[in-house]
Amino acid sequence: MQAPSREDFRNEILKHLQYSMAKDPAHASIYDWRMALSHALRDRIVDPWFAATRQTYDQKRKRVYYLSMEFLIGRIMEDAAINLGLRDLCQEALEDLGVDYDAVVENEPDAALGNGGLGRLAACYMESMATLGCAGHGYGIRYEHGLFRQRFEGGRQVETPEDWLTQPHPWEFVRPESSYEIGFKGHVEKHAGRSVWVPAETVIAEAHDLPVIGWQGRWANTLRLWSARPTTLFDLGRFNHGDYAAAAEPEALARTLSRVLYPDDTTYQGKELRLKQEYFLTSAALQDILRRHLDAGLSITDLADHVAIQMNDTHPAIAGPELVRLLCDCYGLTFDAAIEIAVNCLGYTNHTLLPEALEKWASYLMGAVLPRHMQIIEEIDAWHLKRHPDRPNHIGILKHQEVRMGELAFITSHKVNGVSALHTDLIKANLFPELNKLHPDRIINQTNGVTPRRWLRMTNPALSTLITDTIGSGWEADLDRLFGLEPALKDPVFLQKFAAAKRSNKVALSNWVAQTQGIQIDPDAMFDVQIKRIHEYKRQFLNILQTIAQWHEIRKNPTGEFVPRVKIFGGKAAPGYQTAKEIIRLINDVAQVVNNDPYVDGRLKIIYPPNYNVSMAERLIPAADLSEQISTAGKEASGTGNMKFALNGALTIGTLDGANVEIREEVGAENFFLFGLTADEVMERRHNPDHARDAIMQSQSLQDVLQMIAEGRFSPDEPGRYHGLVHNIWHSDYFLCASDFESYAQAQREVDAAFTTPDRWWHMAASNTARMGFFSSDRSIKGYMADIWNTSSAL
Ligand code: 26W
Repeated sequence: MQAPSREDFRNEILKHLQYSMAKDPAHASIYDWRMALSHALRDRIVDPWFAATRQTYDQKRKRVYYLSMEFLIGRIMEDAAINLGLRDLCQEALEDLGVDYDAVVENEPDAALGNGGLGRLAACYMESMATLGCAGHGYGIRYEHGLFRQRFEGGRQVETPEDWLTQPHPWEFVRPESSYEIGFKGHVEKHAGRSVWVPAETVIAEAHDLPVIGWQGRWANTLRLWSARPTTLFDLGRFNHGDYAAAAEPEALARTLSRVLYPDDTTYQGKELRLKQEYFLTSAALQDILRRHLDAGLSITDLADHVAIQMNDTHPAIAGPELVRLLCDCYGLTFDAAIEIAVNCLGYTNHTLLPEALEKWASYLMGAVLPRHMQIIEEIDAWHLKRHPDRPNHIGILKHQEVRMGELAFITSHKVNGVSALHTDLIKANLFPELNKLHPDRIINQTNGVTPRRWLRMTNPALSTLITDTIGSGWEADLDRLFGLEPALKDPVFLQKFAAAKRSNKVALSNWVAQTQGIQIDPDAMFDVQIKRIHEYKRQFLNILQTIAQWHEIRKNPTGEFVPRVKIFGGKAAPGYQTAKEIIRLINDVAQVVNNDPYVDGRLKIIYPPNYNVSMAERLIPAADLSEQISTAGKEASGTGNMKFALNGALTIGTLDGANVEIREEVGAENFFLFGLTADEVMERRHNPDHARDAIMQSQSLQDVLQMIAEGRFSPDEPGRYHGLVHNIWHSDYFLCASDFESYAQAQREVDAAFTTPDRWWHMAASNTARMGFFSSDRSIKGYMADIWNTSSAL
């Protein structure tokens, strides 16, 4: 579609203000303008969306279905504007109307339907599928409340509910005609040899569609989110008897299913509601998939030729048994035919090796909530054992009265993939060694990626403009073109411009920090950023220990030369994760002391803005000089924040973990600050029961730091506040903060040295940007299309 003129577009916005919002410009709020602009943009998505849908039907294209309990989308409007090529026009048209574009963008709440990496990856993948013309559908849950909001009270995390849907959502289309019944509990009957599940409870899953527009509006896909509603709306009899609460009960019960996102990432709890949510998503998706397949006049036995279903971690892993149930119980296929189709359709992406994050459901719970599926799971396990008679029994799906969802997902998929090279090796070696022996071609790698449209073009206009001025446009959808910057790396003028772009982003961030946190930071200081969920394995604790050590150095040598640093933290802790919450409080307590210490004199500042989310990441990443990727080696499956930072010209200080390994290979070891034990060394080191004590005894600096914390230097009103954390590092230190402390401190000194040599620093930073093309999610999705989904682009 042709871009409209400035005047036409202004009129389209005005038309929506009047006829969609029924508002007069004189009385319109920023919210009204946002809705008007969103509708004007939305109108321009509908045609490509229809065209893509039609083409998929006409060509009987294979469809890819991405099932995920999380889609961490963030804001939608500006992303749509960028992909439609209308971002500048939006700004100009609003300017003509006397409205501030930035304020309108800021007015949009984040769609926070995810916890962290896994959910944000799903959002990047949806965007890349649309950009690549891969006929894809996302399936998720339309949570009324996304990830909780975080506040700090006295440095402590306090959670409040998130309520993005209290305002109308301009990007969704309700599809009441696409509704399905979802059953729970009950019993199984046999009718003429066929099993029939008779659920005791049912709810309705109702579809809400979000268009996902690709780069330059050439293709659009659908993200279909399900919300739950009761089969019977309301008990009128009870209402008439004056029992109002009971009358509304069925409605309340059903709605619980799509009420809130579980805020746990990396710890799994065997909660019935969670299992029901997982089944709710999966069953609605599969019924929809089969309905679409049959509506197109295709045969049920050909399903795997036309359908690929990707399970984002094990959360939708009930898909195997559910598909077998639908094929056998509803369409009359034999079990053997059904399981073969299921395996050919399904793929499973693993996102974590942490034992506490691997889903296992008590067999009695699975049997109670999904009685028919429990039978099928046993049948699948028996079928697998029969096919592999030498299979050791302990590697099956059922163990210790539990259903192991990883094994279930593995056995019901034709491909299982890890999300970075190292992670995939560890899946083979440690997570599924025996299954890997039985199925040597099943486990493959697809290293994660991020969409350059959002994470460079949209969030970093300064750098994007410089890139386009240097190598021309086109890199947005072909990120390897960034290699074209290579000659410019030798050009001091280019490097100066690169530094200027970074500085302008740092000035913008400094202003925001001043406004929102009331703290002045110096844009010429090094901005050192760690943003991600708070978790022991990600080692924010190591970062703050080293920060305290730095402060101690400044105090010991008050007139010394120190490279000024601003330490920036962002992230939420799972509400029940006490140690993570203590780490948050420690960071805030240390910030209080350091930021108010006159001796420090601006050489060290600690900033921890509350409620880290996608929008905050979009502010912080373009302004970062240093990216902290310091997890205990072997624990971070991939990381994707690490990619966003490096792409935006931040240097990484990191361990050989997850995708850091590949980032370092791409950008060059000389442009990466490496430290710490390797994954093998970590395992080896844990054999020494005194590893923590030994490491602490070898570091005077660490001893001093731990002593200060233990004495209550950062919690004078309650000196014993951090005795738990201090005790833990002396006596257990599972994540090896002590063992890596000195190596990390040394790497930080190397960072300082590089930062004081601007020529060197900006050459390193720009080399990162130039060599990060590999980490586009377009490359990842092409890999999935070729190696797992067996499909091609429609463009
Ligand atoms: C059931 C509880 C639960 C919920 C979410 C357990 C585990 C999860 C996710 C698997 C955690 C997650 O987000 N993993 C992250 O996935 C990213 C995308 O692949 C990776 O980049 C991160 O390294 C990984 O931690």
